[in-house]
Amino acid sequence: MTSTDSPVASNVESKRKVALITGITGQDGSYLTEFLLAKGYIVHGVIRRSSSFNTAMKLHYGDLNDSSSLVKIISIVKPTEVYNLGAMSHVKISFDLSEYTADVDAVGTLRLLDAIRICGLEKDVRFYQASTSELYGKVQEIPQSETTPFYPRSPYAAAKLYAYWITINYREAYNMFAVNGILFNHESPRRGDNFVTRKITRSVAKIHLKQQESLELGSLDSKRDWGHARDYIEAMWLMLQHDTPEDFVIATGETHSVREFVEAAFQEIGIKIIWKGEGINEVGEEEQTGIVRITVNPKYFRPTEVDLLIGNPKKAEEKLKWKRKITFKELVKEMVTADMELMRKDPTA
Ligand code: NDP
Ligand code: GDR
Repeated sequence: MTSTDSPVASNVESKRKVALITGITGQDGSYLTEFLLAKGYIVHGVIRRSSSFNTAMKLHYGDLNDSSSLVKIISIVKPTEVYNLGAMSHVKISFDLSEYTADVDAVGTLRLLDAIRICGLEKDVRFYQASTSELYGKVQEIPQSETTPFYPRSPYAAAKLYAYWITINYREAYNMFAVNGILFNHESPRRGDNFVTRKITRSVAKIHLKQQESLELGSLDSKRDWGHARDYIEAMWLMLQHDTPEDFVIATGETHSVREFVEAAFQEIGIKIIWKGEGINEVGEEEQTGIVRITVNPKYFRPTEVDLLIGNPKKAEEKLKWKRKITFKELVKEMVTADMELMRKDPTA
């Protein structure tokens, strides 16, 4: 790992593009890093603690809560592209950590934009803000596009709404190349294990290997537009290569319920789930033996839920020539297969 103490090669000398990524240790940060390194970028990341990460990138201790760390990092790195992926990103947890979420996700974005300005780099940097389909919240329109009104339904979404607008405000006020990618849910084997897709695929793997017998979930009827993170990070990059700074929805245009995700994941191990009961009495069982039990536990419900998300990626398809490549079925298969391998190697994982 290279820390801020190490000399950083002059970007002017090297003529290479230099990316700075907050949230580099997260799902998207890891895929984006690999993608940019393969394109010849020099990649720098902000980390909050020690990490045994890929040494091809340069890591700096910093925090979106801490302005001076951001100013210091930007002044040293002199990035040409900044990807602000850092966030308290769990919607349910944001109800418990509401003030903290606002500080990191909303004010953190402001701190980063200001750090770029304080360093006098606002004309040189292209800035990507990780906006989210959670902004749409309570359904106003189907499918959701760049012009659909927002209606946030969690402290996380409300914080991200501030970040969305401050990004636009800095673009208009200071002529910055600053854009919002309004990304719908995207998953992968690297997804955090307290998000529903990964929780399901981990459980499917453990149930298959007889390390676990049942699975508890919250709302089975929530519908999400689930894509693959690998496809979505390419869209982030494309937005920063576009001639003009604009905001884009990135989605598949398909929606599936949590229940359908469960069925698809169990199908990968040859199990057909039959649903019985309703609401909190709902139970899923293995068709033949009834051995696998999936139950609803209200502890996973959110005080306010987002029932239906389905995005319209037409603008990105037309202007960025972006198209998702990985289907829902392929995504589920890849996640179940990866978790199976992981659990075989280490049943305690
Ligand atoms: P993850 O939860 O996997 O990663 C979040 C990252 O943010 C981690 O690297 C984490 O670091 C970092 N982070 C958390 N708090 C701070 C802080 N105070 N200062 C600096 N960094 C911090 O998220 P994803 O990769 O899934 O998502 C990336 C971004 O995109 C997030 O902003 C998320 O809200 C947004 N988004 C995600 C979508 C998705 O479906 N995945 C859809 C739409 C938007 P650490 O390892 O130290 O905890
Ligand atoms: P989401 O993702 O809230 O859409 O936010 P999550 O996977 O947490 O929830 C999706 C839906 O599944 C329901 N659900 C459960 N969720 C979790 N986590 N655990 C469960 O046991 C469970 N059972 C049912 C939820 O209620 C919800 O309806 C993700 C994050 O990555 C955000 O950062 C990002 O902005 C949005 O996607 C787009």
